[in-house]
Amino acid sequence: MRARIRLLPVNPEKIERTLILVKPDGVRRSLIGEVISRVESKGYKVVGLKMMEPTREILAKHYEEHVDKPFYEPLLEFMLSGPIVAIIAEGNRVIEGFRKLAGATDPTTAEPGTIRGDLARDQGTKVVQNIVHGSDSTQSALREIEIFFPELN
Ligand code: DAT
Ligand code: MG
Repeated sequence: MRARIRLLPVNPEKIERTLILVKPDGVRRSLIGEVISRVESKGYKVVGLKMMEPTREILAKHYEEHVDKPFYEPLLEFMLSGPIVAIIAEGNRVIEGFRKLAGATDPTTAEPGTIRGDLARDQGTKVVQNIVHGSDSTQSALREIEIFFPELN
């Protein structure tokens, strides 16, 4: 009898890319590998990766939605406090998937099992330090990948 091979359906239209940043606290604490490992273990592909020290202009563009928030200036100062690692991860529903892996913004209440829940805590600073950034929508992902990887255009 001939074995029947069934391939799992793959829908190329659903493959997404997201921008992940390992923030300065993550780099300082040597958690780059831990973050990448969680992304890869979940099954997403790392298709872009670089360590960098972004300018204030780049960060202002990236965080423009927060310009009027009280934590905006501390946020920029924090993001300028050391190198970061910018990553493009790819896979079906990776935008939503990475947000789940990252956990809630506030590391105190982020679920254990998530990057923020396991690896970060309240440091008593004006801005929340939570190891990673992940794009929150298709539109943000496209916009943010262009900001951090302009050479891909
Ligand atoms: P997220 O990174 O979960 O998408 P966000 O986009 O609302 O969260 O905010 C960007 C970063 O700013 C966030 O990772 C940590 C910091 N932040 C957010 N809300 C804050 C608050 N109320 N007080 C202090 N820092 C905050
Ligand atoms: Mg955000």
